[in-house]
Amino acid sequence: MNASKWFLMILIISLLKQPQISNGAFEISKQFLEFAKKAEVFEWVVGIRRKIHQNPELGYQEFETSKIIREELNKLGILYKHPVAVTGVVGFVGSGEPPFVALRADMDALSLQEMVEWKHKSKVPGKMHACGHDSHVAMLLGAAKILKHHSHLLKGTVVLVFQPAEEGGGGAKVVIDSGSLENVKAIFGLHVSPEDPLGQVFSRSGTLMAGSGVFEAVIAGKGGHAAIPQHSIDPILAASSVVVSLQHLVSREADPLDSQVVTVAKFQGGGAFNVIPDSVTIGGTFRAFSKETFMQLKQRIEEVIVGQASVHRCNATVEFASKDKPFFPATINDAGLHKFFQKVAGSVLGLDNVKEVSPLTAAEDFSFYQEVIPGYFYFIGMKNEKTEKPMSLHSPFFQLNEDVLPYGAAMQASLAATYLLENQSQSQTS
Ligand SMILES: *[C@@H]1O[C@H](CO)[C@@H](O)[C@H](O)[C@H]1NC(C)=O
Ligand SMILES: CC(=O)N[C@H]1CO[C@H](CO)[C@@H](O)[C@@H]1O
Ligand SMILES: [Zn+2]
Ligand SMILES: [Zn+2]
Repeated sequence: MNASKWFLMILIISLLKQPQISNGAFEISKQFLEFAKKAEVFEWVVGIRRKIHQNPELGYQEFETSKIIREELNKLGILYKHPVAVTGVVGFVGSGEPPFVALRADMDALSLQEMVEWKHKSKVPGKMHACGHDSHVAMLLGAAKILKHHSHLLKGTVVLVFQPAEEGGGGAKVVIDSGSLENVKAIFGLHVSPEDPLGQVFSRSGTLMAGSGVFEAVIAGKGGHAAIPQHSIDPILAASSVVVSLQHLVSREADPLDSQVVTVAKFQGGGAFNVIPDSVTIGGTFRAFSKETFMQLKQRIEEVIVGQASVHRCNATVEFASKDKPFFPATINDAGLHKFFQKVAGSVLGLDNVKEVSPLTAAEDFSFYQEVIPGYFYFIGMKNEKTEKPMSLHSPFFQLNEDVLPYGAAMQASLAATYLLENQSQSQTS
């Protein structure tokens, strides 16, 4: 044989060897979404979502939601750990062997009265799934069903993380501290996005969302008759001055190219027109994209509150995150996983439907996972072309477009299955 024949032989052999791997990836990208869109699978996922929507539960109280999850996992024949972080459930699909890759869904609702009139409206006054976490749970159960149905493709184990208390409670941190995610090599999470088109996904490499903290301060003066202010020490004026001065932290001290937020969202004091109160309580949130900026901001918030209060002869005490309201770190996507995500999402949804976004000042407790495991978080569009202006997350008028459910389920399942396929082939060849 001459050189060109040898070359041809080698080419043919290498082409014959390849399909082993790409066949699996091809099956995943083509079949998972189709499977999720099948009428019986779609109706099942929608049914779960509606059931959870009708009975919203706040952070660490997701007992019924947890029960629904375990019942469905039982029916699917998927083993799980429970309880994890009070109400959480951690399921396992696949070989039971390494590598392990995790998918996460948050479970909690918000303290909000649903204002949408529809058949499956929240039955609990003052509580509502207005952040779409009911759909995240349903999508993860959908992913579980897809993965179980295609378990012959799983070259390792997918860890299904149903996590309580995302809305301020930091449930992710408690899940990590439980040790349930040891040996997990990567974790993926998603959030529905009302303003982005259905069938598209949105994310970026590196910093995606801000670190977030809360503060609360009591500004104490001396109450008295409102007509004789010289006998009182007025905490209303002191607190007002504090609020104004806090705004100077971002406008005058921050690097304009290093985005930060300080918002005073709570101001409570006084109850009568003619009484100066003893004290005023203020509180709010602050955001930054790096740990250093965040800690600097925290220190200055305290100094400004105490200093400005004393200008007005008041005393102030400032409290930051507590055990049940921890600081959230910034959400930082792993650069390697970003490339991986673009490839998988591109093959499931089409390359045109995978978009880059700018960083957001919202926060996510998914960041706790990313501090210890390479992690990737993305948004999934669900804009309903029929409704005129989509209502934002946390609005009492928020409405989920249920057509997003198969996309979320298929995307999560595809990411996990492809990840196992690639890591397996890497460990075999190395
Ligand atoms: C502030 O604290 C000091 C020291 O404890 C105390 O003497 C003073 O009365 C306090 N002032 C107010 C307005 O509470
Ligand atoms: C440990 C290891 O091999 N990790 C790899 C698993 O696959 C992803 C996606 O291809 C890589 O980014 C990881 O480096
Ligand atoms: Zn939310
Ligand atoms: Zn949310």
